Amino acid sequence: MAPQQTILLVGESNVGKTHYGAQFLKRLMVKACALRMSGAPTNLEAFTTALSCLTEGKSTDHTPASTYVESVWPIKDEAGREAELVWPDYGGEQVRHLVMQRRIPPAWRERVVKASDWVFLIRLHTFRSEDDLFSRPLRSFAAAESGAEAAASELSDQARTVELLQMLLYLAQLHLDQPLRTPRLTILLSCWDELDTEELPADLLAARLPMLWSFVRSNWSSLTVIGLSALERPLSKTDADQEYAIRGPEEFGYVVLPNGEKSMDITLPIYRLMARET
Ligand SMILES: Nc1nc2c(ncn2[C@@H]2O[C@H](COP(=O)(O)OP(=O)(O)O)[C@@H](O)[C@H]2O)c(=O)[nH]1
Ligand SMILES: [Mg+2]
Repeated sequence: MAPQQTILLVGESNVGKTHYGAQFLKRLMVKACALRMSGAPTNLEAFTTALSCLTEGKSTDHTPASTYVESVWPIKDEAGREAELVWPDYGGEQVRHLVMQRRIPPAWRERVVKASDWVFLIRLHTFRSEDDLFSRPLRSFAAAESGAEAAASELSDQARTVELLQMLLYLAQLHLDQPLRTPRLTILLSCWDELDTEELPADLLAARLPMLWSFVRSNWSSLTVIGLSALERPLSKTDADQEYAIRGPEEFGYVVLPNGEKSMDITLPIYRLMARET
């Protein structure tokens, strides 16, 4: 039976996709969540490697795929609803290049077209916010215009993120004359622990990335913003976190739901999509 839903997890390099996947996988394995695996997942290597590091209390090295690789997980909730979770890995910094060069692997294009839900990971902590229209005099943009190359590399992190969404919309041949119902959009603010905030996820996004916020708000009728800390705290690649090693990685990590409620079940963003609770 074809799954009712295909959920695509997208994000630039270094936002925490692999560690989220590893923690998600562990939750499924120990059944500490509302979901379970309903078949054989493909291409788990990156996640199982990360998971074995986490079991020792370490984070894993970033090992970008050199080509497009995707891991597909068939999952089910307790009501029997099925979905397919798709983790595309486009190799290192490739997503940035995708935006700059507008070149998309055909396999990814197909995924984008078919997905019912997009889950977009953004790591606010690594965003440079200083160099966009909201904070820089217009004249500096005029100066950058003088060389096309320079202008391209001057895109702010925020602008590049909007551009990436625009590109996905273009690929999926979606038109923005009306706010979109499908695909639904979930924004996961990853590495939430780094932000050290008590704000609601959507309020924080609106305050920190106003241009992205107005773009997604005006173009999606179903938009959810959730905070995600897959690891709960930073881990080193070399020095093991003893507590992690003793208690197990499944004891760490949380999500901050749209209403500010905190939960240890990091699979909830996906569960909510399957239950159509948005
Ligand atoms: N503090 C903190 N760091 C995290 C978290 N999740 C991932 N990281 C770190 O972020 C970096 C990038 O993570 P990774 O999963 O490789 O990102 P990917 O390139 O999107 O797959 C790694 O150094 C992780 O240790 C988190 O929830 N909190
Ligand atoms: Mg990765």
